[in-house]
Amino acid sequence: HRLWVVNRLSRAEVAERAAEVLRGNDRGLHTVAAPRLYPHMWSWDAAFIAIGLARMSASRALTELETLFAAQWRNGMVPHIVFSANAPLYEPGPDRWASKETSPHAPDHAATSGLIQPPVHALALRRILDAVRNTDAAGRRDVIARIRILWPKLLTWHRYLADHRDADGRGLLMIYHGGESGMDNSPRWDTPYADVVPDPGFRPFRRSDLAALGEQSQRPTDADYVKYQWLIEELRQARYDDELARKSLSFRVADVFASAIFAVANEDLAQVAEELGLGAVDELRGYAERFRRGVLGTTDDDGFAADVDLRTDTALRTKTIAGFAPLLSGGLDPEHRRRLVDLLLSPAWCGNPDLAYPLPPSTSPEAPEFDAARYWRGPQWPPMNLLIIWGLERSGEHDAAERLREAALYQLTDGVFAEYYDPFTAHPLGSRPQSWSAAVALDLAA
Ligand code: 2M8
Repeated sequence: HRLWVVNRLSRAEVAERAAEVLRGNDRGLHTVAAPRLYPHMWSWDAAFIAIGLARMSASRALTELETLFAAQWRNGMVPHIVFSANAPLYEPGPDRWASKETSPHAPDHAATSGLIQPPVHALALRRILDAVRNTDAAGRRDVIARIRILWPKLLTWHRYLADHRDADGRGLLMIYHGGESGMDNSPRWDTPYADVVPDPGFRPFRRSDLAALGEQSQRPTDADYVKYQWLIEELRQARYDDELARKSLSFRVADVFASAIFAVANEDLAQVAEELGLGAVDELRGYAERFRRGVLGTTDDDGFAADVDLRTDTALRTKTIAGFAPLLSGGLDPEHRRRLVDLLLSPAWCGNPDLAYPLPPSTSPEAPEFDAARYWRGPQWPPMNLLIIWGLERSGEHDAAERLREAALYQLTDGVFAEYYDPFTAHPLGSRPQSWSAAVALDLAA
């Protein structure tokens, strides 16, 4: 594989350039996920962006979460896109979702999607609280007062997830669309998507992503896109009603990676609550335990976790990065944790001899579904690197964490802040500059 050759930035330069990117993508009260391809606010992007911003200004970082949660639905759901007015075309836009017209829960004052994304927000909130310790007393008082106001909204979000996305209490979050995992076209979802068949009369709308990016080989295929659009139609027909959705949709899957994130998020939200004396600590720790168990219940002999197709009740054992969920949730016994870390560092993953950097590709290069360039089917993604690094640290695997941390920062010293990277050539792929990649750089460089 021919390596993409670039001039490298120093650690200080990469942080400075990343800060510039976030300033450039800042629209005052929110940061666009990317200026051309994603000209709105995305839920889990906003959380990663806040994690990066916390290294610059705890107050501005908190604004990011405040803006997102201002668009929270009345039932606690946090939508995966909050649309801004006067932005370039993005499809599916507000008219396709018609959330206000369709659901009594949708807010009147904001145009939003009707899907969710993984709940990284409490991780960001905790990091903002950590960051504010270093600011002056007045700044600290202001941020803490605002966290007290925001915190109940995160609690409601977590209650929504626990009650409506895990109605039978198995400790796994149900998703209604591949996009809800944030890993839209990951081979994780190939089997369940085979059963998603649009009605014969369904007329797909034009994609906006290809014009914005111009690189078809790096995006999902048209055949996939029609299914994504059709599922939105199904969800709209179910009026975004969770009870109806979980009985009727043609895609219903337990997302093990989002469930692991939720386990950590509950711990972090509990910790913020404990520190500020806000209550619900036992409830949140109870959710953390429930979802930790849910994740561990899907693991194989290597401690590698699986999603579950809830329509057929079968485990989905494709080799994707999501299998490392137990590093995040914690709770593996030492023997299985050792095996899982060995697997992560093995040639099937970070130890693959053809990799430019020893970082986890979104799909194992040994899997038949692997595609080095196409979106979530192989490339390395900076925010996923960050989550896996944190998972290793939380699991006490400090050496492995340090190796990945160095590699993850080095990858970003190309100064491009691409959405994702070709694991073999280190070529920047997808949109650029992508806000969350810059945010990850800021966090890693700190
Ligand atoms: C990607 O998803 C959007 C749809 O939500 C798209 O492809 O148009 C995913 O990578 C998702 O995880 C991410 O949040 C979003 C914005 O960066 O882009």
